[in-house]
Amino acid sequence: MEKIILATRNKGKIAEFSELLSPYNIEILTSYDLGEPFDIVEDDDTFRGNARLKATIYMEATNLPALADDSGLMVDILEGAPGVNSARYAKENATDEENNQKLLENLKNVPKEKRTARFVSAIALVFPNKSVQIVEGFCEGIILDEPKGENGFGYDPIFYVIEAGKTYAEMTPKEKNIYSHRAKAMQKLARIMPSVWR
Ligand code: ITT
Repeated sequence: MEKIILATRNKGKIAEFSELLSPYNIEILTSYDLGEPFDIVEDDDTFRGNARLKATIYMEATNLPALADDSGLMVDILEGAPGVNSARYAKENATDEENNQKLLENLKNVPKEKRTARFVSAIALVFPNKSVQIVEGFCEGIILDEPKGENGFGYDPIFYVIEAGKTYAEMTPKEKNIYSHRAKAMQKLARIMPSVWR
């Protein structure tokens, strides 16, 4: 069975990838199987660049194919912020709640029709022979003016998916894995990697 290492410390992402990869014959290791976490400085200004950086570091540490996701929320009226800084929008090591509060404050009094946003996920799969695949997935939505729903992580309670008529946090994990930016990126990866994802 193929083994891969998931290059993330984010438990929400690990849960989603476990489900997204479940149809495939792949054994998944995560950073929590490796002992000490790496201190990775995600200093690229693109999602693709940061995903590649994370996957490459994990591949080199394990000599296994490594899969990384770099993702974030781009709000139109904030010119794409929080973007690649989504994890640290309120401050370094911010909680999800602090990031959500900061975003809601920055959108105070902005009417619904101007609260359009999209989630972006760049997934990089880097192999020990240095071959690299990078794909992106998107999900369009609106930032609500208060949280709704209990599931998921990050900005899920304030991100309303137009196509689904509910927030990410109101979706079951299975539903989120139909609509989400991460699921869309994984579908693309699955299409271009038939020999691995079987
Ligand atoms: P790793 O780098 O270890 O994967 P991270 O949380 O730092 O974990 P990112 O650098 O990609 O990951 O930051 C993405 C942030 O964007 C994440 O912390 C959330 O705040 C937000 N985000 C990404 N995907 C999300 C999702 O599906 N739902 C809600 N928020 C999400």
